Amino acid sequence: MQPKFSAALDRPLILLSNREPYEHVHRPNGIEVRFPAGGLVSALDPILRRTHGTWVAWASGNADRTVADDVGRVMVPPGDPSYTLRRVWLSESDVEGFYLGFANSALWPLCHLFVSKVDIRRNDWESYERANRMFASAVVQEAERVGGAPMVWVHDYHFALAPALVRPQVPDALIHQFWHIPFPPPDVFGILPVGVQHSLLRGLLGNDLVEFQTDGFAWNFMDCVARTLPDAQVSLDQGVVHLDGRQTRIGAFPISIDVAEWQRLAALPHTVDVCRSLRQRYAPRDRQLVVSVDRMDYTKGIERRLRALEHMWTDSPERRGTFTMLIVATPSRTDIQAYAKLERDVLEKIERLNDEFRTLDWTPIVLVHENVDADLLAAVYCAADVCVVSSLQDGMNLVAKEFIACRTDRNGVLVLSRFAGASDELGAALLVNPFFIDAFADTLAVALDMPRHERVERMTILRDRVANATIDDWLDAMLSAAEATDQATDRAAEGGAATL
Ligand code: GDG
Repeated sequence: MQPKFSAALDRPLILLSNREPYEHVHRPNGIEVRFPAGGLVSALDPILRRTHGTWVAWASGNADRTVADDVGRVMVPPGDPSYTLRRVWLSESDVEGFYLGFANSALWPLCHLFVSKVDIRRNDWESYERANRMFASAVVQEAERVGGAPMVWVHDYHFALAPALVRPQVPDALIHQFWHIPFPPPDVFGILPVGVQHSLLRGLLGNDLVEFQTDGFAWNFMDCVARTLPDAQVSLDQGVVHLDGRQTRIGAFPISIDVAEWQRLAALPHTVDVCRSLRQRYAPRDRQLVVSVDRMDYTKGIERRLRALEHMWTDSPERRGTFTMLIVATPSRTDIQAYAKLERDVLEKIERLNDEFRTLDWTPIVLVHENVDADLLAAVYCAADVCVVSSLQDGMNLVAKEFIACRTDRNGVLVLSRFAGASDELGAALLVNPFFIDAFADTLAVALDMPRHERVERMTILRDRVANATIDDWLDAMLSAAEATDQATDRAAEGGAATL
């Protein structure tokens, strides 16, 4: 069924994100197009195609310049050109300062409450400001090109300053932003230099609507505004901030996945074969298979998961050999020291645990440390008796939802951190506190011992939940809210009530 989507899409759409939907790279036999894996690009690409919109993003491929025009525009998808990709080039030092620096070594750890990992450097901040100006001016140029009153949709923490930079130059634009990661409470946000706090909040308040994954993150944001900007009026109940004669709506819009696509992947004959061979290899006879899938990121709690396993195999030796742990940990941000260290620590710990507990016919932990195709992920989800998501903080966590979508057999247990945004919706999972290692190990044991009827009962509830809140429902809800914000603003301008 085709989703309706809202009338907000009658406006020309300009999307801004750091990652681009298509990347061109030089290969020995020519230029190859890469379609970066990930739910977001797959969800938004069809909308851009349908509306013939514009996607502004960082040019990360080494052949990107070769195929784009002088300004950086290229029509995509290749072979079926239907929308404009506007590429923005960053210097090496801005990749360092903006992307690896302020975005991923200051904002990322700060928003995930990893205060000891927060690195604030003046050069990085200046580079973040510069990059935001560059991307904002590309958005403005695209707005001038397409004309009319566009809808500008900004994505994530890389671009907190862009909305307020675009607003005065495209006054008729409807501007909104989805913040994919958590937003910290004021005490943590307060770690940033005061001037930086003001710039980030004022930048975000350049939006008509700011979208968070959960109510908790939306409240944190409004709390930070109330405590940091004395001239702002915050109405927590209504989710509205007034500043400088403008209003910004704040709301929770939990992101989801393309459920039908994951079900399709799970049903492919190849997936079914791979699933069967995973079970033959790692879970023969009555041995079980526990799986996890993450980017190799310290927020995902991979080390805590290993500690819980160690605790279990040490305290309950009878559990050794009863299940294999398959960890898919995709390399991520390896240019950042904290990530390189995490990778070393995780590899070492897995090796040590395997040396300590392995038997002649059992390797306790199997690590897949590479980017794999989505159909292999589907096979991993289908093969699992238990899937563990142990994030220490997470905006949402799509893996939890992908696992559920793939389990058309209504079997399999989800162990889910209560610090992942997904736990707000997925209460029928076994919720766990990954900081409390003993309890984490106990919950794993409960998952492994869960009788079949309870697995089915829980998975049925989880599947209903995910089926009723897909990526299309997310888009519909958000675009309708953006449109309502727009109408409310129009009414306010005409002197009427400005409520959603
Ligand atoms: C942020 C927020 C929020 C992983 N390895 C491979 C691969 N993946 C895919 C998974 C899943 C995605 O990556 C990871 O999802 P998360 O939700 O854990 O996301 P983050 O990357 O941390 O992203 C997060 C999300 O934004 C969306 O708003 O949920 O809280 O941190 O889709 O399947 N995909 C492929 N190969 C891999 O090796 N193809």
